[in-house]
Amino acid sequence: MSALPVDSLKSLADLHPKPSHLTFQYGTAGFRTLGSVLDSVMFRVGVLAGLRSKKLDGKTIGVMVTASHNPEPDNGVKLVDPRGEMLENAWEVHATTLANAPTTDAFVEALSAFVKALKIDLSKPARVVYARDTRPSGPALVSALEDGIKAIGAEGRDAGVTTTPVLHYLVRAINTKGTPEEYGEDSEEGYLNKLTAAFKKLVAGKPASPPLIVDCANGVGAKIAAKLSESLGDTLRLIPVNTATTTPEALNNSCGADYVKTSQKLPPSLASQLKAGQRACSLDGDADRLIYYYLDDRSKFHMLDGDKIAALVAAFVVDLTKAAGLESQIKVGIVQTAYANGGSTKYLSERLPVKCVPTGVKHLHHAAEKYDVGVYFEANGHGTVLFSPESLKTLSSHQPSTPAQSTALNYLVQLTNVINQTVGDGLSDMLLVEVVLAHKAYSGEEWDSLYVDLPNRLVKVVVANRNIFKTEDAERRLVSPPGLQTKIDELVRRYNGGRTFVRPSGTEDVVRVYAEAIVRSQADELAFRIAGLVYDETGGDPARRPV
Ligand code: G16
Repeated sequence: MSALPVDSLKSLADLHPKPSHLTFQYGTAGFRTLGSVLDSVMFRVGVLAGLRSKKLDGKTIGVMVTASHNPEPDNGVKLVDPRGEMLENAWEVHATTLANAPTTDAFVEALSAFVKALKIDLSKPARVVYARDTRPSGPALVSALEDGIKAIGAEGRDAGVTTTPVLHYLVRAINTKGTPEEYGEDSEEGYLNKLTAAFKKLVAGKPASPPLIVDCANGVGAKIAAKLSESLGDTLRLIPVNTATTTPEALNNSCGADYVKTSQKLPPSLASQLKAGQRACSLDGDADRLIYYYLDDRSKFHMLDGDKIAALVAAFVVDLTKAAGLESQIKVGIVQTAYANGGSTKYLSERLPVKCVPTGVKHLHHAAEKYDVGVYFEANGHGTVLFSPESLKTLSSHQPSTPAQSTALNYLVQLTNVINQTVGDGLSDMLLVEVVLAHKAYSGEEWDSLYVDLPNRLVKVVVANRNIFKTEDAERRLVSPPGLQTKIDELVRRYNGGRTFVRPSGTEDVVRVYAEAIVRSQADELAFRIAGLVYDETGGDPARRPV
């Protein structure tokens, strides 16, 4: 057990002082706020990543610098655990504590206490791999992160500008190298090769699908989509749009998955390009979300969100397990959040086990791990499919008894390769959707007709203090502020098929209100009335009251 390198820590920490007026919190997707105030957080996350690696015997820890769907001035940082999954819950609390130590001395003191309490052996090696998205604040923040990595004596590997899912992939690929669970070659090329090779095998012999428009949200997804497009060649023609990664303020602005999902509209930039019946999809700022859509013959917009992706993909996996003769050994389950459309929950729960968990990929991921095959998608398009280690073993040892079983088995095996099982991945999910559409010979319209979405509305409310909002029952009910849920219940009762919930965002300084009802006008009215109620009950600037 060597000691903390106090001198190097102090001298480097002094270069990254904490702003005295701010309190930071490791939220739904790590620390996320204005990029201009995150310098000290980045430094401290660098130190923490090194310590996490030491605690896990030198396994490589990932750090992603991104604010994903948020506006361009925001930035953020999250830690990735050795198998490519989100940081363990307990460490989120440690991250928050360390980020808020007011001075260098207090930080080093908190670190010593932390190392002692967690019995971290400082003589162990430490390795950290990090990447960033295209935000202008990224380079300076990465340099603060590198100071932190250096201060704790960890070895850093810069993965450059890439997507969040690539970083998650790299972490698992590095940590499984040379083991029986080897996940793939630990490079962006390795990732692209793995996905492309599996996709090509999965669609071999199927008629080529018409070209697909990919809205890259003017973010880092543009870079990987361009490379993917090249390696897919004619197998699937991609048309990347909104690829202006260096145009100021273009990121996530009137484009991208969050814009489409929240406004339930086509990005204006696609209006002249998208033809009736053509498929298009949107990624978000770091390409970990995916939303599909199409225009019908009357140019009406139809959205195919995370719920629709889950329904499509789950049915396909179930069909394949049946066709492979593995129906009784590999059971499929679904994980959703409160945002899942009532229409989807009804449709899916009539067919498969469905579990509802709080927002945040980490919650969905852990719940999905409990199934043989866990299909998890947030309605916002963030999700993936997990094959349990036992299912993977079953797939590799199963002896098919007919050629049809053998074909289905091979498809299942290739699905495990085309899917990024470390985290939600917009581009990998896009390939997965394209595989299913090709196999089923579905158009967007046929996919859409699996079930009918209930009209719904999502509204953001800026309140004086979102931290007073506390929820229970997978965020479907408020326990604080006291009395507010009773008033919400009274209001929602007046709406036919009404369902609503209120929760504080973990990535933006707002409270979110979701409402659905049988009729569109009622869903909108319910959402805005609840938003007004929330606002009035918790105080705030009358000029910002939701209308
Ligand atoms: C992040 C999380 C998602 C979550 C979303 C919104 O997405 O990874 O799981 O649904 O934030 O969270 P909230 O409603 O708490 O703000 P992303 O794509 O921004 O990383």
